[in-house]
Amino acid sequence: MPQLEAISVNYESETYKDAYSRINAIVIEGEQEAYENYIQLSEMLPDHKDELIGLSKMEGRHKKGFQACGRNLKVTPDMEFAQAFFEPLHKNFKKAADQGNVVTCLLIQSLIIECFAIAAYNIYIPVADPFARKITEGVVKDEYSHLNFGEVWLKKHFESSKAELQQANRQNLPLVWKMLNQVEADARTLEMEKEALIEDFMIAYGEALSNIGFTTGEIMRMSVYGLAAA
Ligand code: PL3
Ligand code: FE2
Ligand code: FE2
Repeated sequence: MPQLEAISVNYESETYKDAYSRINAIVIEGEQEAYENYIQLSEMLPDHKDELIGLSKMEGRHKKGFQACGRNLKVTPDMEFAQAFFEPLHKNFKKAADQGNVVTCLLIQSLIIECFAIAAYNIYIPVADPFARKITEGVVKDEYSHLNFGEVWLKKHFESSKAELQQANRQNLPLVWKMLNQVEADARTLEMEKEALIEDFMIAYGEALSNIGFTTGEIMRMSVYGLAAA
């Protein structure tokens, strides 16, 4: 349990910086795409336009914060790697947006991506360098409010959204496991364990589905479907 030990990570080692160049890029790219996704959502949900533009601006600030974390460690983020990392999820979001499937867009951005971010940031905070820790602590608080936006909207429209949510879950959850596998070795270099990331992700995602209105049985099934197609 790294949180309880005094952790000594050499943030200046080449090994650490090499892994950080990819993880930092993933986070920067994730925040950039979140910024774009909330602008897209603001056009699909005109009743929530101002709120969604507000969330989008927060994502822009998150991106700047993580860029500062990379600069602080003198690391150049590998943005090409990060764009490829997000591509499958990005494509699915774009396709859903083009077809006007707002429920799928909300599942991808406000549930899956936000839960992924919440899990990653919570696991990162105890092992981060002091500068990045401060930034990440501020960011993760915001991510809970983004997750909440999706939960509240989907709860309100639960009956009409349920089938689309289940289908979108089946198409997108497997991508999360692929992404985790790609980042496993680098995350470990940063003292972040894949098992802990999975656990925190599933807790946050399962809680979100429960808040929206799914039963425990449905949540179990949705979690397993996600694993199956990966
Ligand atoms: C939405 O607000 C933000 C989207 C960012 C997604 C980040 C996912 C990160 C997964 C990589 C695991 C290591 C994270 C390290 C934390 C700095
Ligand atoms: Fe964010
Ligand atoms: Fe967010």
